[in-house]
Amino acid sequence: PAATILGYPRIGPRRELKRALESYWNGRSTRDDLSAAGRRLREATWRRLTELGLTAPPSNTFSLYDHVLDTAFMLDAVPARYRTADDVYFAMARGTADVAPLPMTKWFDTNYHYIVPEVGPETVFRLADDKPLREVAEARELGISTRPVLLGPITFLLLSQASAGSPDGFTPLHRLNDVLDVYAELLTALAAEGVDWVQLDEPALVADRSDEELAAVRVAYERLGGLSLADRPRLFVSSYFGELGAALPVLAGCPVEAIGLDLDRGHDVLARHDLGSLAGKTVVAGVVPGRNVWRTHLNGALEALRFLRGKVGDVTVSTSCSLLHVPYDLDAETDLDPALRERLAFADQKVGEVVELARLLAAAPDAVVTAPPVRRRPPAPEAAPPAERSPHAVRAAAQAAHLRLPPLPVTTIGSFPQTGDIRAARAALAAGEITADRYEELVKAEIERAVRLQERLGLDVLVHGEPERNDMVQYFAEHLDGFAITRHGWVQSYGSRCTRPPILHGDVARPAPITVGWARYAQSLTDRPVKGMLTGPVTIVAWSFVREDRPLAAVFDQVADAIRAEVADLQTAGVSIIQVDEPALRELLPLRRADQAAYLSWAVGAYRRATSVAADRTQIHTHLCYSDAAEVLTAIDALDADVTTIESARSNARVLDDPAMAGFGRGLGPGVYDIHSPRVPSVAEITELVETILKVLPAEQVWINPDCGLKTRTYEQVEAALANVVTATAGIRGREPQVL
Ligand code: THG
Ligand code: ZN
Repeated sequence: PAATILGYPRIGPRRELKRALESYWNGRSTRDDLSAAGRRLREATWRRLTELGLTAPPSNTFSLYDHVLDTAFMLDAVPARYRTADDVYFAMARGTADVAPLPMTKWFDTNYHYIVPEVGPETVFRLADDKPLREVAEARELGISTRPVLLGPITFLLLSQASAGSPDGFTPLHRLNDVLDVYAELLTALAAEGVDWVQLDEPALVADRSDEELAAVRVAYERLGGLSLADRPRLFVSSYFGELGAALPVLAGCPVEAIGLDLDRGHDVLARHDLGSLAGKTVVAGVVPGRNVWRTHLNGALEALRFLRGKVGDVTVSTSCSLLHVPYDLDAETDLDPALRERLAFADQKVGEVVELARLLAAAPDAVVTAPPVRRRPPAPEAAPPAERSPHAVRAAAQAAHLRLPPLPVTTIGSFPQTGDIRAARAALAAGEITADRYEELVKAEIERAVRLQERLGLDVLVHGEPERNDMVQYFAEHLDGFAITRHGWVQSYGSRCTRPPILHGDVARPAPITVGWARYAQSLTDRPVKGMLTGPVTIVAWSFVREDRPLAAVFDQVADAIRAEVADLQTAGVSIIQVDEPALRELLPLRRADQAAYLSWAVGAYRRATSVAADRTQIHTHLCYSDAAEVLTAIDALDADVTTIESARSNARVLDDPAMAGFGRGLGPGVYDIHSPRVPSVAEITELVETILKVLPAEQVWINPDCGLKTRTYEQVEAALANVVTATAGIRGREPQVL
């Protein structure tokens, strides 16, 4: 077809999947009820896409939890420890009373998380599930032919991790031939089912790939494409989130019928001299961006399409990636400012754009466009160098004199459990059922509860618990100029969890202090220091839909200045410890190494711009999620925060083994309590972990804290776990006074 999309949201326009999943998990409905909810969502999607003008919408883009997990499950890459579970699929996703779930990590540079499959020499691959076939048949019953979407074998294996006990040097990619056997079987079955085209997603090809990996790409697609067209559907290999680089000539040389290019993030592909090598294949041109919510510049897109058609001949119009990363439908947003709405396109509007562009392209005469169209993204201005704080040693002395903390200070990351009551109060406030005064009373009561608990347990640096925040980014966006908040603009983050990314559309400014009142109240309750809690500029930008008519560096600076004003006001209000979190620092890291240094220097620049207003005696903390902190260690160092807390409990503080750690001179709080699990760690476990940490880091640098915020835990779990953290710390302080 002349128009298509690479994928579509699946959580449901009103988060129907979330409700269905939670009800099944809570035992309020059956697996059959859940399947029925899935079927209704798929039917609604195919009907909607057909109505919007797609003749062969994609199928198998639905998932009950995650499409990478679906692929592992389909290939029977199920580690033995899950096989006896009542529900093997959800045991892998969420764990059971007996086994921990598979790890979860970010899907490339998005805010979507996938389940990391485990593949070892022992994995026996077979076609264990026929989900792609079932969906094709299901759509056909509705009179709709679909193009099944599969995660490609290369990306599947590159995203998998070697199972524990795999021999040295083993990587999942070594199992390529066995995986290809199953893909070949599946393709043959799909052809027998009458499927015309299959989409194989290979986003891993837009990152730097070794020669060995590129050779694997060739092996995979010569093998699958080498099947006779009688035995397989036509193959469409899609790439997205960037430009194919060295993988382009490899794919061009393989017997596949179509190749997908991301002309948003990979726009530079149009300047390549080897574009002509794609002639003879269909090029699926991702001109409608799938990662933002702005209307597509149709003239610019059409120019790119015509240029491409002139180079390669056969062009299909598409989205740059799956529409999984944008909300469903702008029409649901009746409260948005009409001037802003004009500029927006959500998933359904983007489908409309693809269809419209295909019509325009068909009507346009053959291209005389000989130079690739340039994109109109404005150039970045020279970033102003961040103002400097005093050297860390000077600050550390001022802070020690001012704060007088005990050795191994115990603190938490910021959030305390979000109770049903506080969520209900926020909903009631939004619905006008309670007054702002009443809401403030309820929040204050919740803050008091958290502060009293921390005092009673004996923590050294307290937090107010953040009961007033729905989400660490949305909350700030709601209080800053330049952002719009949607009503139904939910985007899947993982499984049943969603966020509503704010839309950063104008000049960002802070009209009034945001957190100062709550911080002042919390501090009034206790003599111990209470940390002020802010979200950093990089994370606010990363988790929003950001305007594209300004250089990103300028947007960063505006957001940084808004946070800087908040840091200054907290400091004036007497808050002596201020935490500015950047959990997204790593996620925005460009996929190609060549682009990483420039990004890190900006990201670090924005952070320092936000925090350098802090006086020497004001202690700046930061928190980063995800255990692979080692990857951005130099950037963490460059942030120049006085104290950094990181996730490490699950990995037994292995991040400290990194050689780069040796030069890290500031405060560090490697998490000693894994908050992702309901388990309460024992005093002995925590003691052992702290002792491991003390072998590597001088005691005066060490902070004691959980891995991450406590908002997804219950008060009961948190109280028990923090009591053990304090007891373990007290034991070590008593035992090793000479070290401390
Ligand atoms: N905020 C935003 N993005 C994030 C996180 C965040 N990305 C990474 C990580 N944290 C993802 N984790 C979660 C954890 C919980 C939820 C969402 C993302 C969650 N969401 C509620 C839900 O789906 O029911 C809705 C929350 C709300 O009411 O706004 O629980 O912290 N931006
Ligand atoms: Zn965290």
